[in-house]
Parts: sequence; C-alpha cells; structure tokens
Amino acid sequence: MKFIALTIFPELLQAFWDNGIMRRASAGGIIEPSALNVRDYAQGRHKVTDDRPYGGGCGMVMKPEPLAAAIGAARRTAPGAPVILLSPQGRRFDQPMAKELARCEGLILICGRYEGIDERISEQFVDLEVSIGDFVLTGGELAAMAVMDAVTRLLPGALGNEDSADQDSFRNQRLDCGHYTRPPEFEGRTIPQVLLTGHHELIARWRRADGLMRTLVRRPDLLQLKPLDGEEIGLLEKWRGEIDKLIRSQRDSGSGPSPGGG
Ligand code: 4HQ
Repeated sequence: MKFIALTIFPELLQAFWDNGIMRRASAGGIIEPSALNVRDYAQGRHKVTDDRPYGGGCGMVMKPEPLAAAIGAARRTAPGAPVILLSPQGRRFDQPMAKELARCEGLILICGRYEGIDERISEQFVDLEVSIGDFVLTGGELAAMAVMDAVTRLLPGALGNEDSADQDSFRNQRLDCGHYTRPPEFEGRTIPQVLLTGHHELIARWRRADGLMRTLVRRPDLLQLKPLDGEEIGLLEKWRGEIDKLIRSQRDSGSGPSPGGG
C-alpha cells in the first residue's frame, strides 16, 4: 500500500512512519509511505503556498497551483490511488471506512493548513473528503496519520499476530473487553479470576460478556448497528434478573418514597 501525503510539514509524517508498527510495516514492504512537500511545487523565490481569502476575513487559504502540481506528481507515482482530503466537512472516518480503504493499492492524502485549501482543488481533484471527528485541528496531518494508522493495521502481516486486527474494538460493533497483565494484585485491586483458570472457552465467554457490558454502558448506540445474538440476549436477561433482584431488595429495606408516583 502506497501512502503519499501532501503537506507543508513532511517531518511530522516522517516521525510517525519511523516508529512502531508503521516502521515495521515499511521495513517489511507492506506499506510504502512518502511525503511530498507542497512547498517544493510552489513558484517563485519565496515558494509561497498560501494566500489571503477572496471576500476578506481572517486566516489564509492554500493556493491551488502548488497543490495541483503536487497531486499530479502523486498520481504519477500511485496511479489509481484515490485522492483524499482531510477536513471536518468530510465523511466521518470509522472502522468500516478503514476496511474499505485497506483494499486500495494506494492513498493520496492532502493535509491542509490554515483555513483549508482552495475549493477548486476539492472540486477538480478530490475523490473523497474524510473527517476524523467533530473538532478542529490546526492541520490535516494528524487526521491523515489516524487514517494511515487504522488502515495499516488491517493489512495482512502488519501486526505480528494475523488475527489480532479483528479481535480488537469494533469487531462487529462491540467494544473490546478489559485487559490485564501482571501483577495479579495492583494497589489492592485483583483481576477477574476467570483469566487465571486457563479455561479458554470460559475466558472467551467472559471477554464477550465484558465487551457487551462495556458497550451497553458506554456506547449503547453501537447495539443498534448489529442485532443481538442469542448469547448476548441471554447475558442481558441474566443482568436484568440481577438488577431486578437488587432493586427489589433495596425497595424493601430502603427509606423514602419509591419513585414512579404509584
Ligand atoms: N482539519 N478531520 C485541515 C480538521 C480535520 C478533522 C482542520 C483539517 C483544518 C485545514 N481533518 N484543516 N477534524 O480538523 O480531518
């Protein structure tokens, strides 16, 4: 997978590519990352990449000519790779989109600065506008890194363990379970004892139950995206029984009026 990032701060991306899984994936030929400095494609002695906005107002806009030239160079290096603009106006990035993008032979990622890029570049050259969330960054580089990171870990061979990519958070719309390592007791807190049994099926079941519980409490919206399976319905019914039992016992011994108004 070729990653070509268009940026005026190539060092930001280089630091990201030079460490951890990204570094290993490049060394293994799984990804082929490169940055094009948009400034290298600017004209004149000062290599200016930005200009004042038509219509006035604060901030600067990235000039179209250097970006068009850089996109042209990127396309010659990675023919067929979609041109992606990182912007808060884009389609929201998520795990299904990461899986889609992981099927491409390459990605050309435009990282804007200032108020953004000239709209004519978006209209003429951009295939897909992507947002990593509803907040405002100072530049698209961090968003491009998030996209490349999520895509890379899905490529065959990028993670040591072939199946670990799909075991993690968002595997079929459920949050990941809690994770524990040594020591068995830390500041008076122990770990779920099932994890010490060596009983693989029991442990797998505990992990699914913990992931479901965390999804229910933290991200109930995810439960709407994939129907509950039989095991999940069983777990929810068990918890409902336990909650009912707790409420009944507290009602009998509790003080004050019961809620609901009778
Ligand atoms: N940007 N998701 C680049 C973002 C952003 C986001 C703000 C992109 C500034 C120039 N990109 N412009 N959120 O906040 O992708």
